[in-house]
Amino acid sequence: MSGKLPITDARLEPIAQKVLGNVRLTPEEGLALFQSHDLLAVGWLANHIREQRHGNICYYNVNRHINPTNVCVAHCKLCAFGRSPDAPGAYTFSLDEIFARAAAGVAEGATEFHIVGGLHPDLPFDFYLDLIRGLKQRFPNVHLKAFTMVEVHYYARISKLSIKDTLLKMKEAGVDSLPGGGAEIFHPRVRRIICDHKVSGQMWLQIARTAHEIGLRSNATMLFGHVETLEERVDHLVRLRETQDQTHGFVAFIPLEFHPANTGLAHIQKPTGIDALKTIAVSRLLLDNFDHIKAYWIMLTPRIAQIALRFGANDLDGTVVEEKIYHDAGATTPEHLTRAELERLIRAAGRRPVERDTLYNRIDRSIVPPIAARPAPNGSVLPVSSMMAR
Ligand code: V47
Repeated sequence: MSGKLPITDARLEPIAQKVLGNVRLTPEEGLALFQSHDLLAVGWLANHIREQRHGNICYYNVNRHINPTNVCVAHCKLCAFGRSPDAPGAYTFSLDEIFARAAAGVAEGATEFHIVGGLHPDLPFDFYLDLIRGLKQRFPNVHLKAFTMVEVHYYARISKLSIKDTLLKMKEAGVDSLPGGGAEIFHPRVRRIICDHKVSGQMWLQIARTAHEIGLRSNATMLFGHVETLEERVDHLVRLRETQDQTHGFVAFIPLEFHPANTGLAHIQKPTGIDALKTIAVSRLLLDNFDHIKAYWIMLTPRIAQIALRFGANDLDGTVVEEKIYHDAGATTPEHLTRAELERLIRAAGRRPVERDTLYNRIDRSIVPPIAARPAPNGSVLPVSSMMAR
């Protein structure tokens, strides 16, 4: 123990002083945090920053995942979800099927649809635009967080549009923001092994920058616990931090734990709980310009996600419903948690649950429904029942 700080690893001393002084950490210091076995000290520091920013609050949202198709031409080794068109289990929903799923989500109080899918060889870009228009028309106040940078890149290719024009069309159709998937690990050595046909890390970041430029905010992720080195994790986080310095367009960061079952990397062992907690904590400490770090309970398990709320995370993510990407890769977590269950997990971690919308406006379920739903100004309280009133 050093002074009043709970530190047993002497290498962490100068880093702790910088954290307490709100001084940006270097990549070398990020690496030292990852290499340290003093998990509690790393977690304590991350929790210090988390509480500085968010006090005791832990956010969650009521959302529904919609995966329009699992047919995918990319065949990434890391993925158990994608299928060839004629492979067993391949599916593509019709627009009506998607609207029916969305309606069920709205009936359950969803304020967000999280929409991502495979890179289908035959569906035109117009299919996705019609999907977005149809959802927006039917559920105008549900936030559409749709299509990763990887999908944007593919749609640009098949429709022979620039990235910017593709994003503009998506925005015009009703996309409100972009999820953070497909980032994996930016380093080319890793991408060659786990997702060699996917966009490069540089291109992922360029698409994110373009989205932010045209006013579409996005999330960012990092897939950890496969073939990457700790240096490559740090490199990934620092590139995100640099991009955020330029655009301030990232809303939240989600570290995603790799699930190997049924993937081309099934021989790799799952990351341990210690690795997951440390990765969340180091993300909080290196990403000093990201407000929100999510503990995605679907992949972490509700138990580890709960502990993560004391290791830097300030959000448990959503109720989710029908999660396919992790469950195809062997996740044994439930596919759905209710609001009450999320709130119980949060309270049991000693945090105060606050329901949010996608952009972290607070939602108050107790407010009586006004007749007409109006978009909420940033930071205001949004009466959820107004979203369901139409
Ligand atoms: O892009 C794919 C990852 C991502 C596997 O933005 C795998 O709010 C582990 O991006 N094991 C999709 N991970 C999930 C995602 C996400 C999740 C929650 C919230 C948000 C958000 C985004 O899942 C993919 C890929 O990186 N993935 N296969 C696997 N076998």
